[in-house]
Amino acid sequence: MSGRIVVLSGGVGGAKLALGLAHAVDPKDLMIVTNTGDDFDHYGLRVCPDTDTVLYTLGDVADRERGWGRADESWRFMETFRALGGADWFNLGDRDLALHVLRTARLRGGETLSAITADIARTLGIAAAVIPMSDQPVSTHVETTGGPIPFQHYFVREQCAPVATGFAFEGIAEAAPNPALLEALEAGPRAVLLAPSNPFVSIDPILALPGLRDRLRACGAPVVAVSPIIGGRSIKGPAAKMMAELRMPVSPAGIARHYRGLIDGLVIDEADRALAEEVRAIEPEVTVAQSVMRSLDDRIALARCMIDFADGLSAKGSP
Ligand code: FO1
Repeated sequence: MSGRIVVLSGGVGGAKLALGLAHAVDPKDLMIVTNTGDDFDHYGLRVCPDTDTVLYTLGDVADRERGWGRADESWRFMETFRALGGADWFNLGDRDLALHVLRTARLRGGETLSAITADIARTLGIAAAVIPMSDQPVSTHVETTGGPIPFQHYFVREQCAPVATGFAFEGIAEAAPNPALLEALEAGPRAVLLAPSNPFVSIDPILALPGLRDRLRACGAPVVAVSPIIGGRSIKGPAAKMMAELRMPVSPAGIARHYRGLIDGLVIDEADRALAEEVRAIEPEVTVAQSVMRSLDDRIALARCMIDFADGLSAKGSP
């Protein structure tokens, strides 16, 4: 089968799957749409974490332990910044800082985030298309029992401790889906994949873009998700905690319910094989596979599993 694979991505899980996909298909047939709801201005610098995690991962310069920022990093800026009284809850490595300074200057010069991101991808030798979900700013706020908190304050400064009651995506009504994404959907992709990212703060901001859900439904390609919840937990990040706080089942069934009406199939992990029938009652098309990605081979295997699953759904005539 030929045609474009479009993947919606946020966080570490999204970047891992993106890397597997870049090895599983011809990268020129791959479009990675990155969540920009995590983006924020920090001391005048525009920081775009979910886009940068994909750029660094596909560019093979990502730090492996932290899951964000660059490998082979130094922290001289932060040392001095802290000594001068700067707030040090959000760490900017020296190499990472170069990207934030350059991107901020180019944005101020009137360039679009898409154009800047494409240039950086090129300099990192990335052949796949890496595109931000929108060129207009969207700012995710986590609504908590103590009031709304900007995402990075929730995730980094408060270490995800506040109790989540909901989410707001400031600017979403004025944000247009990336035109390159709309073109890819219009052209009829081979598949649309939802990465094992946080459904609330990584995938939902993308799906909330005006008109995008309708375009996804109308694109003629299967939409396949993979559960980020495995054995009642999220591999990384606050997805499980958020589901529990929202009184949702912390399970693939909760994920199936969250994406019901949008997806045509759901991949769940081997650890949840016993739950497959329960999930099928919500989402009939379910595939059980290893979805924990430890090695590059794991990333490639999950990518191939999702593509094969989608191709199978296309052959069956669904959607
Ligand atoms: N996450 C942290 O937990 N602590 C940090 O100091 C931190 C700095 C940082 C700098 C650049 C960047 O692109 C990401 C950074 N992150 C940090 C991760 C970031 O908060 C998350 O990657 C996303 O926003 C959630 O996926």
